[in-house]
Amino acid sequence: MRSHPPVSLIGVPTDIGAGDRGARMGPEALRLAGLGEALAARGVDVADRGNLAGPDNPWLPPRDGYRHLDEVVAWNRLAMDAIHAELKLGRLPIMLGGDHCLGIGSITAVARHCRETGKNLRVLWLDAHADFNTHEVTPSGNIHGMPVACLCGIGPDALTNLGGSAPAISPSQVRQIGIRSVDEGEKRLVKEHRIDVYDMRYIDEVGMKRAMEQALHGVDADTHLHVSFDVDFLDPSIAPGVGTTVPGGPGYREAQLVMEMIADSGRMGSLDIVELNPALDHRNGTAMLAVDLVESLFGKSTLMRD
Ligand code: EXY
Ligand code: MN
Ligand code: MN
Ligand code: MN
Repeated sequence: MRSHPPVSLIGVPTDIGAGDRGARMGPEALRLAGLGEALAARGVDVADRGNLAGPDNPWLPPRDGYRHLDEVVAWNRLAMDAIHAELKLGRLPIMLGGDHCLGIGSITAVARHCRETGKNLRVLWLDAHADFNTHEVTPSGNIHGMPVACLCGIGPDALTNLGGSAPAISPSQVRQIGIRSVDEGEKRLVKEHRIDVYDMRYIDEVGMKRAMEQALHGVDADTHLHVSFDVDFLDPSIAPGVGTTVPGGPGYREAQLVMEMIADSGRMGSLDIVELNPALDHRNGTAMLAVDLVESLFGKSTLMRD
């Protein structure tokens, strides 16, 4: 069995950037589904740091193209600081979201850590959505549709400059997998900034194995791989417990392959699990599936190859 760095679970219980309420319950649902125990059973040293505490969700309409911008900034600051502290300790942080706006804080922390340690950062963005909207083109004002743009320096200063040096990352560090819902204005931006997108059409045509080989190409011993796992990446038939389902996503076996190939790279240094919405789930099944997939990220299904 491959040895893994010690893991820290950090709950970030908010749906401040989402269009539905409920993702605030994600951390507890993942704990109840046995995330910590499953990793410990694989020999991983796991510490559960509990939940961060940030502002309530005031559930207001957008202002100037953003919903809850101040609260989104506050939650992302908390997430960034907590995640950077764990990285500094040599631990692998797993952020239990919470909605995907929190990817701004977590990846800003990881990018800072990579600058400090001289590692190359590669971000794998597993999602049905490109999350590359701006306040000008967003159809909703929901900031969970904007984190990749913010990380690449496109967005409000309070988010693009969260870590004090904007942009946090360059588009060339991002690989998006599973994409199948991109808004019209967003499409133009994704193309303009040359985001490397492995959308479902591409995956259908070339297969998940080849797509993942390409997405992981160049990952080496000097690479810190950050996995941002939006649970709506998965097909809604197996993962109904998310606010923004889009049909035509990876099924169980394809998703397992993605996780196994990431595990085989041996380079995952941090992970987000976001957008799980227990209020929309059936008997916590989506949380249990997420735990099953995280076990594969930590090498479960590759045992026979060791
Ligand atoms: N593109 C849509 C929007 O910006 O409102 C939907 C975004 C959903 C984002 C989810 C979390 O990945
Ligand atoms: Mn997302
Ligand atoms: Mn650091
Ligand atoms: Mn999504």
